[in-house]
Amino acid sequence: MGSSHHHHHHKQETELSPEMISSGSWRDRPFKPYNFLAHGVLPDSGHLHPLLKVRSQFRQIFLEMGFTEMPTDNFIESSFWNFDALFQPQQHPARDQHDTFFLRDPAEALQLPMDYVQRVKRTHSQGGYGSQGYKYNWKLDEARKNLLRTHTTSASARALYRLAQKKPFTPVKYFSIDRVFRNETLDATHLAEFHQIEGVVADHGLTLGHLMGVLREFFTKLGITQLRFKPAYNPYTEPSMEVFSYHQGLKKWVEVGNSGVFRPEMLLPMGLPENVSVIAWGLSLERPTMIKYGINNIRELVGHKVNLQMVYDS
Ligand code: FB9
Repeated sequence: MGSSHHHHHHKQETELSPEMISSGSWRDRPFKPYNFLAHGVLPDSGHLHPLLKVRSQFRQIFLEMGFTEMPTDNFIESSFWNFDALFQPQQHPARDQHDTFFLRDPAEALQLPMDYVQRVKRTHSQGGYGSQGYKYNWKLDEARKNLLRTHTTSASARALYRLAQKKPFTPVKYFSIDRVFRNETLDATHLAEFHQIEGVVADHGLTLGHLMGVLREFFTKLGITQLRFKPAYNPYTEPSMEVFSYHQGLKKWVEVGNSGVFRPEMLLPMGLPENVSVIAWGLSLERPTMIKYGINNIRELVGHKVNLQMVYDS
């Protein structure tokens, strides 16, 4: 009946402490056996910013459509690649201080492909390739001015020029998603920078119909189906279309991007064959992200005032 002597039964130990080890008292203590089936404490982890999550979604959409990402790792660009190569005239309003950030140092781009520059100069000043040009005195100094790129279309120009150097021509599908900078008045939905998304398709005989088709496929993957196209103007595309979609949530037509067919005055000086056409479109990363996460003020999404709880919760 009962044991001869009574053990001092402590409750089972759950922690082995340093003093137990040094004193050796662990020897006569009952220890609770490990429960290897217990769930661990969920480790606190990092959280991706909504912009980066949406950027990955757009990148995935382009990749599954067979597009290749263009190099965009130069925020600083020459006016030549950002404007002149796109047949955007040197007196165009977008090229002056109140829309563009020019650099003081280094103020000038020295490495320009001069044979190509000559063809661009002639196309702006005298025309060519069937175009009458802009008939102004095109200046190399103006083209050399360094700036913060105002669109990723400068990366498209570089990629298309590089493509034109490879003979024979091969069709390509390129895309870019990266930061661009505009010196414009700031407000609730506009900062001096945003992320531009751009898609480019170069092939023989592409038409506006192909552009509408690729836009339909791209936006359908975003869940945007009702598209409407509205004639628009860009200096480097003709024809151009603004793209609208009826937003069920907002119950109104929302502009979801801009698009067009790059002009021959841009493509032919690069050395692309005459029967090659290039269609392209662009949109921003911030707009869809703000709509997706229900953020109304751009400062809640990016900048020094962002509440990190928003990142955690998103
Ligand atoms: O992103 C824009 N709107 C948008 C896009 C997606 C979206 O998805 C939601 C889930 C439903 C919602 C809205 N826009 C373009 C349209 C407007 O927001 C516009 O007011 C602001 N635009 C920016 C320019 O602002 C200075 C967005 C940005 C923009 C505009 C045009 C281009 C790129 C970005 C372009 C281009 C282009 C054209 C021809 C050839 C190559 C590139």
